[in-house]
Amino acid sequence: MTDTRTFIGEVAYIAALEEGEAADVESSLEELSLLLLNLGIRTVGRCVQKRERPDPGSYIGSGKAEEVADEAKELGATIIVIDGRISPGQAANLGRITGLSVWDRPLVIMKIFEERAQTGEAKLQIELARCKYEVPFLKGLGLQMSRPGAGLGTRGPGETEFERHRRKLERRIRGIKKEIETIRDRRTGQRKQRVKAGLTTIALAGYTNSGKSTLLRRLSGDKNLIVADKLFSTLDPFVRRVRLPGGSFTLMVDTVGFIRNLPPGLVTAFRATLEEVAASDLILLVADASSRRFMEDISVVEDTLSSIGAEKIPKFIVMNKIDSLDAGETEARVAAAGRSEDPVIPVSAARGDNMQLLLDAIDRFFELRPGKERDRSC
Ligand SMILES: Nc1nc2c(ncn2[C@@H]2O[C@H](COP(=O)(O)OP(=O)(O)OP(=O)(O)O)[C@@H](O)[C@H]2O)c(=O)[nH]1
Ligand SMILES: [Mg+2]
Repeated sequence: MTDTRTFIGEVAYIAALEEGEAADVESSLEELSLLLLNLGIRTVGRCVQKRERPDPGSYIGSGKAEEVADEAKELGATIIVIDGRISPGQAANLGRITGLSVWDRPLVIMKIFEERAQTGEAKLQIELARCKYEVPFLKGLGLQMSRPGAGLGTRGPGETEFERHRRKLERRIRGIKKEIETIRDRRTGQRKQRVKAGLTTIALAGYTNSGKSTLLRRLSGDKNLIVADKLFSTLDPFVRRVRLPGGSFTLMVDTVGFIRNLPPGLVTAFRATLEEVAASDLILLVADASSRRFMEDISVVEDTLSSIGAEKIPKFIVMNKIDSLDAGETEARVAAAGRSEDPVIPVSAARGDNMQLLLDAIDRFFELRPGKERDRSC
């Protein structure tokens, strides 16, 4: 399930702050170890520190950081991973106190994206997110270690290695943004063509590993789509044609999965990809009904959809993986998910349960929708 190329030998100790519900912290930590496992990194220990808010100097507080350092070293950890977003100063202080490398949750997610990125588009987008993530760290380091620069290529007093590197990164950011703009223009053009041809588009959105690609594989019959028990196995928007029961065709777009605390820089960087969701006619919000956290997962997806301007697009909640539940559990979970007016459809993409029900509902949705021509010629 994991790719251990880059992180062979790293062993993690994870730490979180308990600012709210203890159960939320536990499930978030559980997810963080799963994220790390997706990088081939084992978690050997964890701690939760109760605090109303993060310590400005060292996030978990310097006393706790010392305790963590002792325990982490005893357990053989090589990195401390904070289940949150830490500032450059906090990272530097924690590193100094513990003597270990310090990561945070956004960095872990970005590293997984880096590992998974296959296409030029995904690689560019993740590079943009990574550069943006690094700039504040360089600014922090630059301030701490500032010394007058000298010699060729410097800009005079105050110039440092860090500032030079930061300027280089900022230049790269501008370059990548231009390249991404070209991709966006191409995608926008393709979407316009689809609308002109009267084609409808359905986007699959959902928590990572909920079964979006499996569903598209099932509905389109394309066995080449990647399905894997890995987080973020799909990063690029794949479009496939799906035949509806009434005889017409619709386009279905499979795209990047969401997760709680998705780094905002990543969402911005993946705008060209996420616009496929924001420009669709209907969203199938695919949820893993067999997960204990399915309601939380649905809320995270809904919040992310709002953050990309897709909150007004009609959606169906597709409760997937019902083959892992008994009938009573399925009924209870479908009822729990049905708290809004969005239709809830229980399915098993892997086994093919209720595919007809889903397709009929999609057909009806487009039939009842005013002013939309459907294409019958594909
Ligand atoms: N039991 C069960 N497993 C399923 C079902 N659908 C998908 N899976 C499994 O769930 C895992 C993730 O499936 P994917 O289709 O890759 O999920 P995804 O949402 O595309 O994931 P990302 O692209 O990583 O965000 C795979 O191991 C699938 O075999 C289902 O209906 N039942
Ligand atoms: Mg996928």
